[in-house]
Amino acid sequence: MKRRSWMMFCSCVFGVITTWFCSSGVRAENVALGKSATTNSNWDPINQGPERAVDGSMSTLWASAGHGAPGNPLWLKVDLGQVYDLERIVLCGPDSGVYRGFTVEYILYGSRNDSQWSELGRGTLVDSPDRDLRNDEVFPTEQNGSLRYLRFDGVGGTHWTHLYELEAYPVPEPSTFVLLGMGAVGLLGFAWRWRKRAA
Ligand SMILES: [Ca+2]
Repeated sequence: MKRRSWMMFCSCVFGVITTWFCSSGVRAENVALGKSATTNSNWDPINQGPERAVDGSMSTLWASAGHGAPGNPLWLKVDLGQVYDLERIVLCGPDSGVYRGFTVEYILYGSRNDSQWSELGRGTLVDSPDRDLRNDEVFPTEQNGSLRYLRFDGVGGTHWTHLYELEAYPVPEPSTFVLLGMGAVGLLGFAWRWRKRAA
């Protein structure tokens, strides 16, 4: 194979591999999945323990033993294991089919050290087949996004406080964008050589 063909071949392979690698890396992972979860209230620790809210399944849930209130929140806390720059947190409520329209009112807090907490957002999860009603997305502000601990406080509503899933997604690492740029350069190089050869 001629030198030019080799260069073309290598540019193509480099571009395809790095672009594939980057496209899979850009999709942020749920860093709450399988992490340590604790609570101050649990109706059924064996079947509905706090770990059920970070097991990746919408068929399982953490259920408290009552209704949360502003002065007596029933909370679920997740330790992500390290500090992450979070850009999005997803809270998943129920579609029970039995208690449709029932609600869980919540306040979501975040902390770097498990002692100083900042409010990240608040809202109401509705028992519904409508995903927009039963799921909430919270976007931490830049100064409140560097976090290790997340705490879901149930503070009201007509349901007992519970949560099917808590997901946390970090900002993609800068190195990911560097690799994406390298992949793009490789593909541009291939396109340029192919065009030059065809001319
Ligand atoms: Ca679950």
